Amino acid sequence: PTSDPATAKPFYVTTPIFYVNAAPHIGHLHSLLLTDVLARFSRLRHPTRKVLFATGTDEHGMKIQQAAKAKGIEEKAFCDDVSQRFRDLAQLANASHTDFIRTTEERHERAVQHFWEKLVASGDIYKGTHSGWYSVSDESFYAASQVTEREDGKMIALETGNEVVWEEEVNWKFRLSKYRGFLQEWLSKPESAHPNTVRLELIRQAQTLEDLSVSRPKSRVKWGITVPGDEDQTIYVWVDALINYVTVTGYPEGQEGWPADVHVVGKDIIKFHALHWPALLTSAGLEPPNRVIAHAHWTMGKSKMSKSKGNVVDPIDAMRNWSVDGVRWYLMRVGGSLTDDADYAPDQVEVHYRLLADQMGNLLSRISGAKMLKKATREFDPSSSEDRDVDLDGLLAGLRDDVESKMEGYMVNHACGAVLEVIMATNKLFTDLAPWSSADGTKAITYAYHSLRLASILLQPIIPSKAAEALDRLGVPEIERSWEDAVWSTSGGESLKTEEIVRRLQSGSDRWKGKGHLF
Ligand code: ME8
Repeated sequence: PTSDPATAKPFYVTTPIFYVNAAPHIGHLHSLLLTDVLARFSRLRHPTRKVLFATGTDEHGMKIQQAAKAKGIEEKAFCDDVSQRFRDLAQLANASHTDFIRTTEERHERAVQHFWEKLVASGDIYKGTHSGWYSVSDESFYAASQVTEREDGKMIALETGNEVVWEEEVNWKFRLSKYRGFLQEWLSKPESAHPNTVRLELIRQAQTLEDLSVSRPKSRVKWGITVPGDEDQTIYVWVDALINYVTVTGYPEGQEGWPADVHVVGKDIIKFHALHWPALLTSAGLEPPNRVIAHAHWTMGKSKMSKSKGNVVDPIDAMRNWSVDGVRWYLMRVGGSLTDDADYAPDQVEVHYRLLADQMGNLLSRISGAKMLKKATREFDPSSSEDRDVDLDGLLAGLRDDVESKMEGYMVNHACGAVLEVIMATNKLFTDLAPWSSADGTKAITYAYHSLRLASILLQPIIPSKAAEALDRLGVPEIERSWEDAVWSTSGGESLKTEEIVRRLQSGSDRWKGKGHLF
């Protein structure tokens, strides 16, 4: 990579690939949107740098085998159906992904088998045993922490209540323990894993990593990719799934975009991405990812969303109810933090979006009417203390860089907040100036115009459709919507003539005549 975006390798971001054992829920949409925001931010920030943005579905393994069986259909048909729902979700949510990978695709099977052979060639694969509490009816192993003793002395799985027995099976193992030192070193780089508290915890965990069981007997798990050279074993679904990130790059023939710049994941699966994955990659002769970021979870009624509790939110319903950008705004504004879980409350989607709508929509309609525009008759004078508002000047002058540093620190919620704050402050100034009851409205209109223009440019990654509409209504030409354009300062630099602001606002409102307000 070089510092020149035009010649740098593509910016490569990924979402977790979603299990098709259950329908999409709001948490999946959250991961997808956070990744989309980063992809859109990169395009805006570095227009000449190519972006690779991969999402997709994780389709192998015991859970899917069981889910298909429960429905009485073939695994592939089951996967086709649910995978399509995730694809539809991504499209509806206005995600800007460049690839949608399914682990049942032929390109992926080839990549996984090649990758496996590299692990073997490194001497990191050996035959071992896997033991644990096994439930025949759940067809699954449980850790000691997931089982308990029933009154009759029998052991049961906490999750299902089904009986478990201690079992041992032969499978292939990966020498993960060999990579303890490597992982500690990789994790010592502050950018490797976010948030920082998670990174420090991972460093601790790296010290005691044991070897990893990486295959399952086919007699138990048949729905998966066969271990090269061992017809009796299926590759463990997590190893299979992680490799999707290199399949997308064209591996093994090519590796476009590798190493990934950001793997976005939920905090539940950070271990796989920041401990197992960098070790597997190194063993296979590939570079570790540049960054793994783990976001917090959405809860509902303060408890973890889960199907059994019946508190799962359907993201498609949510977008139908509150609009795509409404849900995008809510998820990013309220849940766009890496560190704190957020509680999903359907009525709050509307409350938060209303606030943005009222503030931006109101400010725009305040300056779009013909009557108000007639009051913009003179040039704004930055050297006059009458025309300048020191507080708002400060906010506006720092806004773009503030948003940029928040986005770069993955504090998308704070980036949203910073934009909203400026719009609110501008509305307040507008009210204080009360241009409707004065002959001249130049100052109020100038501040409102630039404030809205900056906000709309900066919100493009978050609410792409509304931001584009706002910029249209403001008459901002397509070529003036870049990150560089999101500046306005009363203390220097070129500014638009009042006449031009009026012309733009007029053409914007003419184009949108009869179409109602912005929100
Ligand atoms: O784990 N709040 O897939 P998955 C926020 N296939 N995000 C949530 C969430 C919640 N309540 N619940 C889930 C898998 N997520 C594997 C990944 S990657 C090689 C394989 C998000 O369908 C979060 O990102 O269970 C979590 O990591 C992901 O959905 C898990 O989706």
